[in-house]
Amino acid sequence: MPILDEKLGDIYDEVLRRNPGEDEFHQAVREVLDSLGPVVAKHPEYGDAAVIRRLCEPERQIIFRVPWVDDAGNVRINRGFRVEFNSALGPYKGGLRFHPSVYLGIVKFLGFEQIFKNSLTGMPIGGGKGGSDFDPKGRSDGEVMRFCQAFMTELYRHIGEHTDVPAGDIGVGGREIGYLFGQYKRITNRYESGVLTGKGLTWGGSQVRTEATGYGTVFFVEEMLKARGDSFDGKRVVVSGSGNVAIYAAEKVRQLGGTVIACSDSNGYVVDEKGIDLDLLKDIKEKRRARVSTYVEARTDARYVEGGSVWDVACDVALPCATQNELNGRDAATLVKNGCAIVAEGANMPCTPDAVRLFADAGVLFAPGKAANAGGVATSALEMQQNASRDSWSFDHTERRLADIMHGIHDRCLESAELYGKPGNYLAGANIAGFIQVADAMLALGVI
Ligand code: NDP
Ligand code: 2IT
Repeated sequence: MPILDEKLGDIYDEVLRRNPGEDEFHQAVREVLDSLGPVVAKHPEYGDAAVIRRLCEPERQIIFRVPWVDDAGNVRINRGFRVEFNSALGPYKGGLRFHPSVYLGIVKFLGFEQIFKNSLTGMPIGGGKGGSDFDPKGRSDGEVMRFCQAFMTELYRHIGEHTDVPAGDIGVGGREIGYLFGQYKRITNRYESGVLTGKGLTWGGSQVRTEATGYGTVFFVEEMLKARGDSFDGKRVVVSGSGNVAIYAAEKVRQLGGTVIACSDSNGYVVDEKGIDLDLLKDIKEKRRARVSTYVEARTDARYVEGGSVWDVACDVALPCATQNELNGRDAATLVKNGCAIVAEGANMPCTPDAVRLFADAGVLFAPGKAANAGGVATSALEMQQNASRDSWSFDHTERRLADIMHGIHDRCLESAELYGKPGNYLAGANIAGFIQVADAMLALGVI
């Protein structure tokens, strides 16, 4: 690991000491601190006001019991979380993740990342994240509904359109947001549309929110390519995961002339040299909620590989869109060897630190998640804007707004990287640009 400057090193040591066992949170903090050396050197005022120390401590952390009854009549207990990390720029904003691996360290890493991501969008949203160790896989619709109702029965008292606005993440999509919104409405007796984003189109949702994260990632990569006089035309692309982000990243790649030849889930990956059939993939994942392995039942010339790494498939552009630390040093070495030129994180922190270092050493362009996947939360902010004005915009208008936002983030990353002596380094640029805007707001608001 690179050596941190003395003051940043002290802050990192304090984070390790105060948050034992939260490896993902440590990793997310470390990645930001690694970029901030030139910023604190130029701006001693941030140190004087302990801005970074304050940023590393969530404003509020809520942990609660979620009791519910399964279809067989058994009482089940899960743990719910909402970490309200920073509200200097606006109400806490960030998704809810339902996955068995969820614990405080994962919610804090996601909430911490969200602060800088939301800042980069240029929209008035603070950072937060939540979720539960509930596993929706294999659960009936009724079980998912009862779980969501139980989860919201505690969460409702902590959220609100001006306070904290949750949305989806892994395991939380349109179905779950519906059940959560229904229960919020029932308890509060208020049709407060702006309290959740990712809603259905007939009850306050925004066009393009479903597509936004994946589309946004690809808009970002399009700008990276353009900056080098290149385009998606004819590019071989590998996407990991086969959920919300992966599916719509693949859709936009295809629209822009590239071919997505592989995608995955936590059991294995599928390779289709003719290009992944997106209607089939949507049917498998969105309608049937089935495994990616079933893809080859309908497309017999595709192949399914159980286990293994999707990053073994040679590509020009790699889009990790599944989960944290899914692309390690070995995978990075394989991608480099196979001539991959661009890696952009559709997921949050999918590349391990050694993978990121390998990309830098090999000259592979790397876009960090807090920049490349910011289109989802940015479109959530557009949804809030529509809800506040009781308006609803067309698909085309909303998509143009999303594309403009992603182009803006791309340019801001490059400008900040240049200004702080790291030309072309999207990782440093994203961390610095995201940080400065929040830090300045925190200075303005005083010690709170
Ligand atoms: P989904 O639940 O729709 O899909 C997740 C996909 O990732 C599934 O294919 C899932 O496979 C796979 N996956 C999840 N956990 C693991 C794991 N431990 N190992 C291997 N594969 C795994 O989630 P999203 O598409 O919404 O989220 C994907 C990533 O994008 C996450 O990192 C999320 O934080 C990030 N993100 C999401 C945004 C959004 O708007 N939804 C916005 C910005 C970032 P399986 O079915 O086998 O579990
Ligand atoms: O990680 C993320 O940015 C999200 N899961 C989306 C958050 C949001 O509020 O739309």
